[in-house]
Amino acid sequence: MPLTRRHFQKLLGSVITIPLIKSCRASEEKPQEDTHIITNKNNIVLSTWNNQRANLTAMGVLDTDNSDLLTAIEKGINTVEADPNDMSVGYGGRPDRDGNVTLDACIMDKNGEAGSVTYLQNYMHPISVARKVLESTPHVILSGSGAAKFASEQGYESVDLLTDKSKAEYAEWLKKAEYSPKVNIERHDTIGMIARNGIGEMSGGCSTSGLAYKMAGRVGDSPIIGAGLYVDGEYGCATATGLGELVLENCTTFLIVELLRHGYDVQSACEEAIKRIIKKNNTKDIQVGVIAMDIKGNTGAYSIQKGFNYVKSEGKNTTLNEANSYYR
Ligand code: SD4
Repeated sequence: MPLTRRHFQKLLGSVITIPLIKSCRASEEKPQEDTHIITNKNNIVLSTWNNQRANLTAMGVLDTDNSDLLTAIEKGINTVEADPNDMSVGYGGRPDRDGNVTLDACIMDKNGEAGSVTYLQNYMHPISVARKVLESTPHVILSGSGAAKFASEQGYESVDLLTDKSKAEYAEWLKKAEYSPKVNIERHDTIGMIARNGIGEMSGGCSTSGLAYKMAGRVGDSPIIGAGLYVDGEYGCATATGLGELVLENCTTFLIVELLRHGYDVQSACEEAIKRIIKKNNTKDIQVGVIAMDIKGNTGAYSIQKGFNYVKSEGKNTTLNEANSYYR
């Protein structure tokens, strides 16, 4: 029988018994906090970039069963992974400089448990494999050939992710083979999705083929918990897109949610996290965008440069919005 996360934690039970009891006591002593009052009873889904189909798919799942947040996230993101015209995610994603498409994805549930795959090759749905890591293994991240072996064992079919279009673009790129990621030039379309149901439970996911023509072996922010995605079921959730190196170095989504914990409103938390990146780095030509939601369903978005848009679905409405940006 495979060792699942639950079994693994059971094995560790004796080690964690004391801290668990302590933290229960601590939380019993805390007064009921304002953050737990749920006033907005709508399902809400937010996605980076113009991923309306993904949002509508996720909302459809929640309309049928609003407790099934992970399926909403997975099925929503699957639509983008299978789309050959989205050249930053899954099938049709641009390859690395050696011509290989390498995928990163992660998913987090309402309890903050996570599953992730990095540097996965030849599987169309890394978000689904990440969910399997969460639900069927004792681990959080599987990488490279190990992730691929696991995907195969789980019954996923191995496919060629290159399309005629991505092959032709790569052949063109090879003529100069210059690597200089620039703002919005490669039409960043990584999908980060966060969802909240009408009783205030939240989950999120993120999936990408990463930066076009990156070095072989490069892993970005998207599969890293606290960088490309973070969910804290008590306070809120956030996801990021753009130049992953800066998101990684600044723990951007963890920071946003931590700021919520410290009383920031959700828009201010997004702005503060982006400003931290700007303070430490030369960001004149670099894009990072974030979206976030607090437990009450308030949402925020912010980016370094103009041009970062996101889709928000709430109840029956779905809108494409442009985030405010630091540079205007
Ligand atoms: C990465 N953050 O791998 C991703 C790229 C991205 O839209 O967001 N593209 O660095």
